Amino acid sequence: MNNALMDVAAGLVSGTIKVVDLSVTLTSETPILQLPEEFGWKNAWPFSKEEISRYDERGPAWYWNNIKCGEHTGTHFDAPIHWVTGKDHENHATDTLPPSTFVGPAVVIDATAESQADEDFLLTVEFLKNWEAEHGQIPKGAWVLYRTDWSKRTDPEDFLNKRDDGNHSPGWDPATITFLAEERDILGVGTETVGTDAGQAAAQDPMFPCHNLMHGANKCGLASLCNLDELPATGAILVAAPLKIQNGSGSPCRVIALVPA
Ligand code: 23J
Ligand code: MN
Repeated sequence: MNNALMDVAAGLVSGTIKVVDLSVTLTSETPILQLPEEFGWKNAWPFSKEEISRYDERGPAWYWNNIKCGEHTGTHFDAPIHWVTGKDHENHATDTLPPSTFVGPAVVIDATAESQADEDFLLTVEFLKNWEAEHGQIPKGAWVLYRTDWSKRTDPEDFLNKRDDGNHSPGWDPATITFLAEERDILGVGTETVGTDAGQAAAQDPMFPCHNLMHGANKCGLASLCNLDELPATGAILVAAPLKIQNGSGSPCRVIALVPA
């Protein structure tokens, strides 16, 4: 008998541990990433569903839908195989990643004020070190969640924040990703924005540094998270399990956190 796990079970029943949903609802309006048109890059399908039957002549006792979407839709998981830098790792796709990758301690880096002041804010190593001075070192195997309150932008236009020169939303200084992957050996990072990189990340060096460097280091990503304001800076456990798509690059996923009440 593992007492720590039995304590979790008791905490879930008594309410001293609550389960927080960090996932957005999938609808046809759920914002999806739009890559810069000038490059001619292909974009993903938005979410859609089509009713198969609903207790009717098409199926008298059952309701069900067909669904369709890109792998990177709504709250979703990025596997290392998603990026060219991660293509040669082993067990780097949704069906082959070790399931231990899907569970880890969550640390929440709050850069809400900075992202409000500057919508192109890039999180630096210095910012992380200041966070660590207050909250302790980011543990190995952690999910590092980047809180910006961006998910509170419920209007898709505000959320994507597209202007003539492309999208504007916060992201990462490349050195921060290298630090998290190499010095802290985390499982991955999670953001509230449509993807794990900044809106202007196509113009960063390397382009899309979070994707490039995280997946290059065989780490994962989570995007379009919400409710990060309900998590403590440390002390929560995150669960994010992608669909087991054969050789999948990612998948929509229901991300939940176990949080001390
Ligand atoms: C493809 C190309 C660039 C980006 C992305 C996908 C994502 O954000 C994603 O969902 O992985 S930035
Ligand atoms: Mn993605």
